[in-house]
Amino acid sequence: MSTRFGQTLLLLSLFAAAGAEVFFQEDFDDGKWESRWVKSKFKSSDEGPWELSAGKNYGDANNKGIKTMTDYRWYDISAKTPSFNNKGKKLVLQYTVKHEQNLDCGGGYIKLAPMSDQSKWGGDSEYSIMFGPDICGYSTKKVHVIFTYKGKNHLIKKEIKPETDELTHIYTLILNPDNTYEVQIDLNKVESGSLLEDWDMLPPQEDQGPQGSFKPDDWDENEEIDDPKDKKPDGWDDIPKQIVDPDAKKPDDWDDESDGEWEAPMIDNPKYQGEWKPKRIPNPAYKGKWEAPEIDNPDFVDDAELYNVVKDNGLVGFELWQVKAGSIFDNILVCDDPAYAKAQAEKNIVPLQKAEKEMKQKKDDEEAEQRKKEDDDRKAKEAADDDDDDDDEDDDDKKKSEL
Ligand SMILES: [Ca+2]
Repeated sequence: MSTRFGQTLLLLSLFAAAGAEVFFQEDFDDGKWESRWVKSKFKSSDEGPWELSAGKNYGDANNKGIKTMTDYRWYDISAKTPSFNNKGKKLVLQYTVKHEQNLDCGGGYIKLAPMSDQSKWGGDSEYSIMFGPDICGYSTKKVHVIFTYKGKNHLIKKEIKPETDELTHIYTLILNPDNTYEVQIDLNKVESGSLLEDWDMLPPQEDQGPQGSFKPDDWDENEEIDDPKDKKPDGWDDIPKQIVDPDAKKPDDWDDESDGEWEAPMIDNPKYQGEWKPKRIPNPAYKGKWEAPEIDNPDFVDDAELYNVVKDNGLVGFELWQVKAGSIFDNILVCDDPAYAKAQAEKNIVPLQKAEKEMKQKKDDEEAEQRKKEDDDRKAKEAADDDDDDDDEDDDDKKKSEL
């Protein structure tokens, strides 16, 4: 009894030491997900149905997520979270998505949003973070990271490529109180950097202001000038470009009367030196190439708490348009500790990803084998038919010869 109590205490203290604050966690596996998630009527009859599913390939048939079921539908669904604010903390938003329909067009992102009427929640509803893959044809293949800052949506300026295969992938967004961020796919960093630089939430800190963009009249940008001391030598211009060829002789058979008066041809003058140009020397007044100086942008107001985009969270949700349905969402975690999120994923998701991949590989191999068998059978049949034709011909020949 005392040992058990001791173990419980130990576990509690370990959890306390880990210090993770979990704002929201959902694995859809307790049979009660529909009591927590509200399907919106935002797009009325164009809202598509969700179903619990482990998918075609899975690591555990009993570990399911929510799946979009009908093509060409909107999918708007949300669940309540306790109110939280990411001020002074890290924020981790993590979930899995499996596009096993070989998605050619459809959203696969998640949103954090303030509380609102869940029955009408959707694409027009306010949100603080939108994160995750969005795929449509060749033109749209990206991982969105959008923050709402002072009422406006700001997209990440970097291009992050999503996974496009049919397997489960873990998407993780980490926001840090030092205004940095990291995006991970399957726990590997795919992008990171500064919130100030990678979004346009704030105007540029420095700007080339109008008063700085005009070059002063006396700004000398010429690296070299003509040497004022260099003078054209006397007689330079008297040297002609061409002269009469001194070696030319009047041909013996030249007839002045019929051929006209003979003139020696002109040739290039070897003494001619071209147009005179003064020597070039370094310009003593050279000031360097003009660059408009960066000046402080008067519109720039720093915000040391750019990362604090979640002020009073109320909902986690999906708000998607899917041309081709079949995406499965699972393993949602919103917390303040990247190490905890990673540990949870390593424990609960990664082993299933491996098994799922193996299952798909096995099926793919079997299918390939089946196709090969069918192909071989077809070829064998064709060959046999050819033989039969040959036999028929042989028979015909035989009959003829017998006649
Ligand atoms: Ca699950």
